[in-house]
Amino acid sequence: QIRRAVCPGSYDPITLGHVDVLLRAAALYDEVVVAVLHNPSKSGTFGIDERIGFIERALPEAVAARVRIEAFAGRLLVDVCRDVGAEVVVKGLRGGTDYAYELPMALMNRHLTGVETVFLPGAPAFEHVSSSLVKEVARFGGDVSGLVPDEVRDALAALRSPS
Ligand code: COD
Repeated sequence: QIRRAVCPGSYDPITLGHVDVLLRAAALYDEVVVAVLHNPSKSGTFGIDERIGFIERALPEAVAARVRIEAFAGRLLVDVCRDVGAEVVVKGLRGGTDYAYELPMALMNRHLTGVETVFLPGAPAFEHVSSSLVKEVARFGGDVSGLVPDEVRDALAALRSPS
């Protein structure tokens, strides 16, 4: 039986912290579904197609064959898991604050359908990296090289100074 994991997030935009978690999830499970969850009433910084494109191009070819990227709007994570046939959610943890935020969601999801959440310790090199912090740094002209894929860095720079 195929073991499938869901890696949910906003991915607005994908960071190298996300990439690290996706690659490690792909090493543990047969298939990984990257679920780009978005709120239909909020537009976000990047559009859904753009976010998906950034994720696609951030993954090495060897791994991409076992990774599916799908967008979901206004859905519970547990319903997404059921729809794609995944028995586990994989999430990276950046530290105690992430854990405090993630634990009730993991327990709630298990309560709802029995889906388990597996936490991977985030790579120390990316512990300070989040989409929102990277966006803020880039917005004011800071260098986010090495924290996001180069393409994302350039897209963030273009938001600042549209040509
Ligand atoms: N290192 C390690 N892990 C990281 C890093 C990093 N540097 N950066 C991000 N991550 C991991 C985190 O585990 C995070 O959970 C995940 O990547 C996604 O991060 P984001 O910022 O893209 O996504 P969020 O936090 O905005 O996404 C939250 C969800 C969309 C997953 C959540 O809100 C959700 O499940 N929503 C669906 C609705 C639902 O079911 N609600 C009830 C929940 S009980």
